[in-house]
Amino acid sequence: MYKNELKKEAEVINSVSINDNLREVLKSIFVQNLSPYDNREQHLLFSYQKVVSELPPTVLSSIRDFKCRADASPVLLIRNLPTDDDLPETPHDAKRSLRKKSFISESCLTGFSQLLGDVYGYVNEKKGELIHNVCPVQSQEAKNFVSESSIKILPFHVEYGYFDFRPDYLSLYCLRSDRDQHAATTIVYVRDLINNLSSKETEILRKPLFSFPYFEKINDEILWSRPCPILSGPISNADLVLHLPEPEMKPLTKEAEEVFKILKEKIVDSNIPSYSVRLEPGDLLFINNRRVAHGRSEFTPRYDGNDRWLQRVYVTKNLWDGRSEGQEDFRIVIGKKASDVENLNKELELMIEVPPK
Ligand SMILES: O=C(O)CCC(=O)C(=O)O
Ligand SMILES: [Fe+2]
Repeated sequence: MYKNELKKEAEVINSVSINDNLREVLKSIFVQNLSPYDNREQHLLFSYQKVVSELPPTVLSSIRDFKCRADASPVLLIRNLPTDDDLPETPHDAKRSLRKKSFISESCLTGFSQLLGDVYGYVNEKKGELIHNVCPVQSQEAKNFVSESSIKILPFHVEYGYFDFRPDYLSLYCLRSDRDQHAATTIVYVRDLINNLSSKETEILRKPLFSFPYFEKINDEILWSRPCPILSGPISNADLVLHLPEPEMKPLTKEAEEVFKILKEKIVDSNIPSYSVRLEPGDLLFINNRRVAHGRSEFTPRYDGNDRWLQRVYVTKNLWDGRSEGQEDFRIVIGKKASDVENLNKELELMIEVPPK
């Protein structure tokens, strides 16, 4: 699945490298930043302000292009960022490490990510934390769809595809890579999917004939979303929603089932190129969550405190659209499931059906 990855990496994964001098400048600034866990807004303001004032126009312009140009690569890798000295052990439970006393990784992650939009979290993802630790957890190692898995491939998915309000981008900062240098973040680009399908197949993927499983179950039963398309928007620059981890998304008609099968076979047989990047400490990867699906290769964790450790944030271009009744924190959204909207529609229809007196 990941053959020719170096060649492929060059084609789609655009990268910029921070020079050593700037890396040290950023480090000396960010070591002074307050904790994002105790002083969130001050931390965010400081990291944002310093990134804007310190970065050269060349790097800022690559990030701006990544953000708004449809012809730019949908993935951007920023290398050679500063790392924290005295990094504590990789958290064994993927929770925040209380032993981490400096916030250089968090400052890089939040500072650069705010050039794309607003960083935010979900009430029900990692208990509403803004900064997620992505590291292997022993009890989760063989699970199908958790970022804490390791010994099994994490198949292609988009982040929160089943919510009406999903991240426009996700950012991954690498604090520690796995010892074998095996773990790779994988990417499949919507344009490559479309280029490898017939126009008839593409048209079927544009119809609302697919349902998504929600992350949480209700009474042990999978809750399915209302029917959605896999592709939407102009075909030359389409939006993608894909979910291949088990339980994978479900085609709702015979023709949808056939095309979904073809799509999956093409991805697995590598007819549709997939790209991979092995993140190293000090690397920050921006992923456009509308133009690509992502996943991860398998790798072998050791649970000795030196395992792979990423930090992740979600970014939206429009935090306003995420608001909902009962939300307590403007940055931590509730995440409305697509099925809630369907129920609401039903209620409205009922109201309309009541004959006027
Ligand atoms: O571990 C990785 O490289 C990516 C995992 C993932 O899908 C995520 O963090 O959203
Ligand atoms: Fe993911």
